[in-house]
Amino acid sequence: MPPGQYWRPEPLVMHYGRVPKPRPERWTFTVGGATASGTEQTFDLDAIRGLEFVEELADMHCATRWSALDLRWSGYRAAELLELAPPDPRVREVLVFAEYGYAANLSLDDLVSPRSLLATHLDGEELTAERGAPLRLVVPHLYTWKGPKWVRGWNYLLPDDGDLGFWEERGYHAHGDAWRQERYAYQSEDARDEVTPPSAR
Ligand SMILES: Nc1nc2c(c(=O)[nH]1)N[C@H]1C(S)=C(S)[C@@H](COP(=O)(O)O)O[C@H]1N2
Ligand SMILES: [Mo]
Repeated sequence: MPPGQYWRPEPLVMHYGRVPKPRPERWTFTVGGATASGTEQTFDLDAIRGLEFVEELADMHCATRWSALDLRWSGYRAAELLELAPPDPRVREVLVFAEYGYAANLSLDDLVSPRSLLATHLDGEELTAERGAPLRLVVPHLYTWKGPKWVRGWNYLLPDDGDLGFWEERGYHAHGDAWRQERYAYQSEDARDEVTPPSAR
């Protein structure tokens, strides 16, 4: 268990805002921003389903301090999609975005980690709407706010782009490694003076 977390038998359903209604026919996944080709690429569900289907046993660590262990996710490696629509060589960070404007900053390294999945199934069942159907990002070692449910794509960021995700805009950490307790932006070297700790507001 990462430091500061307590065990929960089941992950709490948690998200900001409403649950989007699944509309698989109209659904697309867009990889944009600083792509290697300079153009944005769009995938439909069939294209995603053409990737290798894999399974990953992973824990969930919510920054509100609960963890749920040994969840069996299945889906597609984010790294595989990244190979189909690669970034410009200068890219180190991505903004992963979802329905209704939710987004999260991730380092490129975290996104392409072999355990990062674009998941369609949890414990052998198709994701329910409230768990993120049809697709959610799962990055096991990061706090789960870095795993958008209802994910619709990502943008590759260049070093000066500075686009922030939903929680990152509200003072949360750019990397969010649960094992290092990277909760708040003020914990990172380069942002030490920029953000006031939430407890001091
Ligand atoms: N689109 C979207 N994805 C999201 C969130 C959200 O508000 N919107 N919340 C995140 C947070 S903080 C957590 S803890 C997990 C919760 O996932 P669960 O509802 O499957 O337990 O979803 C993450 N993904
Ligand atoms: Mo969370």
